[in-house]
Amino acid sequence: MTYTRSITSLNGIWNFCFVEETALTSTLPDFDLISVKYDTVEAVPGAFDATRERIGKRGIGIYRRTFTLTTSGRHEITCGGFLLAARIVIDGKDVASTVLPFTKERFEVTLESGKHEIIIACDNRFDATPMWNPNYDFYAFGGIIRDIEIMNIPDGAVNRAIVKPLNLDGNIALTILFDKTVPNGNKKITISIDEAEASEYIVSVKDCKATLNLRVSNPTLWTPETPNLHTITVATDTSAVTESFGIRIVSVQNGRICLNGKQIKLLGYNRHESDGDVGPALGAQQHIRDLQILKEMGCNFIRGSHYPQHQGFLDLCDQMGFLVWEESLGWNNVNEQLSDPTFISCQIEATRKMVEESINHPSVIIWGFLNECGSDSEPARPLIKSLVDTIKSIDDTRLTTYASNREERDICFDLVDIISVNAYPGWYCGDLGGPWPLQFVKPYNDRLIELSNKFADKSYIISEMGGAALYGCHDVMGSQWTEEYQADLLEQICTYVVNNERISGLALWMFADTRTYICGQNKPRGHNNKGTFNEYRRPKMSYRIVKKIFKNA
Ligand code: ADA
Repeated sequence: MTYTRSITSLNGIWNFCFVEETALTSTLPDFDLISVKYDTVEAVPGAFDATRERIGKRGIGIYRRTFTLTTSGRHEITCGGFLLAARIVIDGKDVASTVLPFTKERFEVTLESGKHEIIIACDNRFDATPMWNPNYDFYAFGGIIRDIEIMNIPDGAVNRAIVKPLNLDGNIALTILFDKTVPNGNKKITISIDEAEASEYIVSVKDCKATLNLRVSNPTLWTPETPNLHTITVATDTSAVTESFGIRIVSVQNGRICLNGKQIKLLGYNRHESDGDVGPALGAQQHIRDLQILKEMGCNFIRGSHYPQHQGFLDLCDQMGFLVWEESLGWNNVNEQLSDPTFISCQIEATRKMVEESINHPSVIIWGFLNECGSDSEPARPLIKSLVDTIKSIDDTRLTTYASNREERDICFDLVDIISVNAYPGWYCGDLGGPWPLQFVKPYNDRLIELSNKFADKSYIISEMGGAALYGCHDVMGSQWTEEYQADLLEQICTYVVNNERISGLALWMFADTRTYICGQNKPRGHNNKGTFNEYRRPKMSYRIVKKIFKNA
């Protein structure tokens, strides 16, 4: 979205100071930020523990810089994501904080025009947020990992123009969100679609919100093959917002996912926002690189594992025609966390913010949450229900799901639209000294199909399946951990999926190797090595195999 406001980017080089956990006795909110010494610099966006000086360290990273405003009054600081928790101080005063990793945050501050000092302290200790625990299978980096900016908020401003396509003929439902200074009652606005001449409307505002139905005069559908986008600009007398949107309808018919009324097979990968050099702070070029590779392989689907995605990445998915499953942060959370009130409220808030931020992206067709949670036990049910309710109260046009690894024991499948299963036949199952595990792929998948058929009206997705290969590791016998073994395994999985009518989608685990916790028998090099590419996007043997199958599907 773009605004006609005065916007100052805070990206760039910041002064930096790091206090390692061994020297820390306080939590982030209690930490004395005044007496620290800024003896080095860091890039924003960036992960402070992906750079040489602090690689692998835990503690509080403190960023400081100045900025100059040309406007006085209320302003909004927006940042696409902090890790793991952050506290913001402006001109010596605490103004905001967050414990929601990877979440786009918007903080309101009141400031005079002129020069100001901003300090942002990011804590990457595992207990900095109730949303994390140390056994998550992806590395917990720290820092201001996505773009940050500050913009003024004029009184009477319009904040969002949210578009829901009602049908394929160009009818849309528009929800306009206004600033809190806009009172209930009638308000004059102008609307322009696709840069046509703006028309005046009087809308009825209630609680800073107004809704109206409109028609796009020259509608072109959004599909992965033709990712046509439209724009809408809503203006008040003090500001305007422009948002892009796509006309496309997602549904489930006869247990199959449909896009614009036609069955579609989702074929692609799980992708971590992760790179061998910059950790989780990918820039536009790295996002484009990944999408170009996926496109070239015939993929149309990305599961954004396991947290809210970079908004710039979703913009690219809109433009390049990818279908996306976006999910809020979670990984194998079990009973103790699932019934903890703080964890629950963080989950709900993070999921709500994700949906609100990403709601206009046509690429996003599935909302997910709580990857592999304890969905075979009672405490999961109320939380899953609350997350579905939270999502549906904002957006009832997309499908909901969570990736389950509980198979027949799962007791929550009835609560969501899609049955999604993470399973590892040919990798985790089978005794490595026993029979060749590849032979399990078919019977295991046959069993999962039977399970999915118990929910015949719901669609079924394999949300994870795959196995590891150490880049450059080869063996004439194709033993486990070699590129040969991974290629054979992915060939079996992909062939099964493209030939099976019941399966609506496959997200292979995974696109590229990703740094994870350092110790663990199953994680050589401190990486999850199940990528078809290594962390620098060098292809393994499975690249050609998967590409061939997906391209011909
Ligand atoms: C799980 C999990 C992934 C990853 C994978 C693996 O299914 O959802 O994040 O950890 O296992 O590689 O073991």
